[in-house]
Amino acid sequence: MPIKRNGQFITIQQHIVEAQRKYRPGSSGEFSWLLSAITLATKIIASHVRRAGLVDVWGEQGTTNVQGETVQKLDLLANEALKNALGYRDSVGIIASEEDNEPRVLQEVDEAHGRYIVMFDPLDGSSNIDVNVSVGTIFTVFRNPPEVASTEESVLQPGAEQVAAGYVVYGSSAILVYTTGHGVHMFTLDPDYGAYLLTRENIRMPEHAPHYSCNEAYYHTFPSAYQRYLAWAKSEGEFSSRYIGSLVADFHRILLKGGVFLYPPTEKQPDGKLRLMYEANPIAFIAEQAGGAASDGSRRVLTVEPNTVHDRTPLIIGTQRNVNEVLHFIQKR
Ligand code: AHM
Ligand code: MG
Repeated sequence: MPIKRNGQFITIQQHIVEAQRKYRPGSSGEFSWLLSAITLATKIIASHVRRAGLVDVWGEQGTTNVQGETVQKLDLLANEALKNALGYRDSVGIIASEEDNEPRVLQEVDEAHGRYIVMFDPLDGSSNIDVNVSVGTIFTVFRNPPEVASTEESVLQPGAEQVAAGYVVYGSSAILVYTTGHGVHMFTLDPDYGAYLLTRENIRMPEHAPHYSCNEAYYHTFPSAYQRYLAWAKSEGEFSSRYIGSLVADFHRILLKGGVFLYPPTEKQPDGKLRLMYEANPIAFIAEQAGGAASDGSRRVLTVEPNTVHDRTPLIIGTQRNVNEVLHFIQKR
């Protein structure tokens, strides 16, 4: 149920403005205006997702993206919705998307313009669209450093520099989760009001839960430490597994119920499959803000220095105890 203050629902815009007053008094409001572009785009995406099957958004576009993956029609609609909405915000200097080869400069950075970089995976888990399974949008915001030699240098920042991150999971409801480094907050889209209403504030992950989430079909190609972890978890007798195949949906479950999500290196994807900058980093920021942890197997995800905007990373993310259980096997080797 939506949370009320003084008898009123709290929309995401109100929540962001309240947080700015509290943590950054005197701020210009451009940051909340920027986030409102993202929420607007995700409402458009949610409405496309809801109507999938009624209008022509199912299926493949007939092209592949920079990572060689088949582009779905909804991937493109989602990408356009975000780019259009962000294109109208003076505060956005650079955008980068999973679907685009290169980051795009929208405007040069100065005192009044272009002070932020926004990166996103417009539609995560898109192989699940045609079968009515949850998909999501992931986004992250960095400061756009002035006086930097190249766009690449501006964009390639470690996740610890994020100023905001979030995702929307398009499931039985559309749910938005975000952090600006002051806790993790969750909003549910009320389709009648057309507004995201606060439904949980300051989410903390459970201490531990006997759940793991990974694509075990690749088990035989995982490094042996991950195999030993999985063998141990099974031998414990208590663990259950859940794997949706949409990172956002798998992570959302762990945020609320606990457990660990693993996408180890595999034979086919020796560096892991998930993208560091717009998949792993944003959810790692959220996990840490909710009391959890995220590792690439040897480092805290948020400290990894990216080499390209589309870098991939192995990912172990969940409650601190669950993540440590996996790392225990990796470190023991
Ligand atoms: P996408 O961004 O192209 O949709 O790919 C990322 C998705 C994640 O949502 C999910 O965790 C993973 O790919 C599933 O991969 P697999 O099918 O190999 O299990
Ligand atoms: Mg993705």
